[in-house]
Amino acid sequence: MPSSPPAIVLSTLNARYIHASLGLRYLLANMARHGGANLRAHTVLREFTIARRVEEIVAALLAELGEPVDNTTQIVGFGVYIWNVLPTTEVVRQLKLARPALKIVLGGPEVSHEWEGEEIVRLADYLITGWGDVSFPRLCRALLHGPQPLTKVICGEQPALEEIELPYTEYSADDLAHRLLYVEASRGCPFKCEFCLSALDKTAWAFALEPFLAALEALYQRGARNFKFVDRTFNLKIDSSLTILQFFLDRLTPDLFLHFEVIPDHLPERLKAMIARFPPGVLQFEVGIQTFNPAVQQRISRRQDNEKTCANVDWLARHSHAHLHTDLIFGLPGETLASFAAGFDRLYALRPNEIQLGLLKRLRGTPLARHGVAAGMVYDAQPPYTVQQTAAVDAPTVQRFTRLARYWDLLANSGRFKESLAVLLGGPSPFAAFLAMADWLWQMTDRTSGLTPEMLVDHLFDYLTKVAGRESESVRRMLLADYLASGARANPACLQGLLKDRDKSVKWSIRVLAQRQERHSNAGG
Ligand code: B12
Ligand code: SF4
Repeated sequence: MPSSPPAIVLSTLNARYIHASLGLRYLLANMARHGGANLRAHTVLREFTIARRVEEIVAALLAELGEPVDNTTQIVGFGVYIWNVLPTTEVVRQLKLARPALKIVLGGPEVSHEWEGEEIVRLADYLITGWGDVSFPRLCRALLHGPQPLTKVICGEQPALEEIELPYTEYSADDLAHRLLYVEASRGCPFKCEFCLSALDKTAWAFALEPFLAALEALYQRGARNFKFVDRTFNLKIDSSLTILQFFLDRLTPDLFLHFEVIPDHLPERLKAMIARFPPGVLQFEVGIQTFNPAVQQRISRRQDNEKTCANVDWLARHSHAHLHTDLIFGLPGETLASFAAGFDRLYALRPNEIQLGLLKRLRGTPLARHGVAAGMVYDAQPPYTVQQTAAVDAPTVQRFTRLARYWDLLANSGRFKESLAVLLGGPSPFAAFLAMADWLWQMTDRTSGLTPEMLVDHLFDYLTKVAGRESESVRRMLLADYLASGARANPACLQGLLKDRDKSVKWSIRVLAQRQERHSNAGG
């Protein structure tokens, strides 16, 4: 930290405190190499979260910048993303009102494409589109020492990765102790899925493995155990994937946690063999499926071998301890509720740990825009530009799905209702079963937020017994087992009397209920 006010403040509003900004740490780490020897010493990093009030953020930044000094240039650089563009616009507006001479520089994916009409760009002094690692330090040097830049909008230079300083020493001890550590073994993606910003990349570029592993080792030595790889496709180059996994296998500890995004149809035997060597709790894979509908896949230029995908997800679920977090997108051009349901059922049958149900978003710059009129695509004009209707699904269906997705998070992805959910979804179409329950829950509650775990237990009890016609004692037994396993400690109405003095009676309650259930079923023949 410089003792005098900093010349440059790098700032962003993260989605939550736990997410540290990797992009800004790259900029920081490259200040000396690409801006000049003393530029790093005059730069500070100041992160906020989107939950923080705009006025407080502005006050904190002004305090950081200190009193203005005549003829002294100060720069604030903002990382702008889909989740922070609205509040960041207000921060920039208020900063410029308070300190008109301040130079505001923007960068990040939300201002890198279709930025012409963006209010935040109008308010700012400079915009660097694309990669900022080299261009931001250079712009700062120019603003501080001349020659002054000639244009407001600068196309960020994309140097060879060897020219980029790795950012990992910029993670503080606090970051290591309390936040997810984002790391990047490669940038870009060779695939062209039209809803995704990475579709604009020409290919994927890999960082040299040796320095990257050395940086990971340094983080590890400092106590880091929680690594989240932001690589768009971790299993693209299998040799690199194996080397990185082996690195961690050699450093296994009970608290080690690794997150990777993988493409589902590329899992050669030697990668499988490596994955199988990891114990439970270490690996988490984010597996983007998005859609199983071949016509939709083709329409959005997503190349995916559905057979291989299913075989690989099935293998991972059965033969590895990796936690599988799969993604499906609703609202893709031409996807109907029925075709989505078929895809969901196909995925559910493979038993991944989570199915994340996302609504399509029309990200700035993505080729998806070309489907506008022909596919009847209507998106919210405000970030995150969520789909509102398509020619294949009308607006009420999108809203219906949105509610279902919310309930799915609460009931399925929360992991709180494992036993009960298996019963609820046990029919020929798990999707249809869940949709029916979601419609009912919406009718009963008129809300998708503020539902406590206890309320959910009671609603599920009512649904399973009164609507689905299940026998009440067995439902109560399942819900009790789920409730106790979740560690919740209040008193759902349908479990009254069963949770008293629970620490002593947990085992007893389960046993008694199990016995009751057994008697009941026997009586029923
Ligand atoms: C980590 C991450 C998150 C985290 C949040 C991280 C945080 N800091 O708060 C979480 C998991 C919460 C998240 C959520 C979402 N995310 Co996200 N996420 C990412 C991810 C995987 C990594 C970001 C990263 O660190 N990249 C590596 C760094 C090096 O790249 P970078 O951040 O782009 O930074 C470079 C440049 O942009 C530029 N730059 C950055 N800041 C600045 C500042 C200045 C001044 C300058 C000059 C340059 C500059 O220079 C940097 C170095 O070259 C990216 C995909 C990816 N691999 O990039 C998606 C991505 C950023 N997310 C995306 C999206 C769409 C979402 C969601 C909407 C997804 C959804 N649910 O549907 C949500 C929204 C969350 C919300 N609350 O609303 C899009 C962003 C689109 C956009 N316009 O912002 C991306 C690009 C993925 C994609 N689909 O293409 N996400
Ligand atoms: S969705 Fe995945 S595979 Fe497709 S372009 Fe984006 S990062 Fe690449």
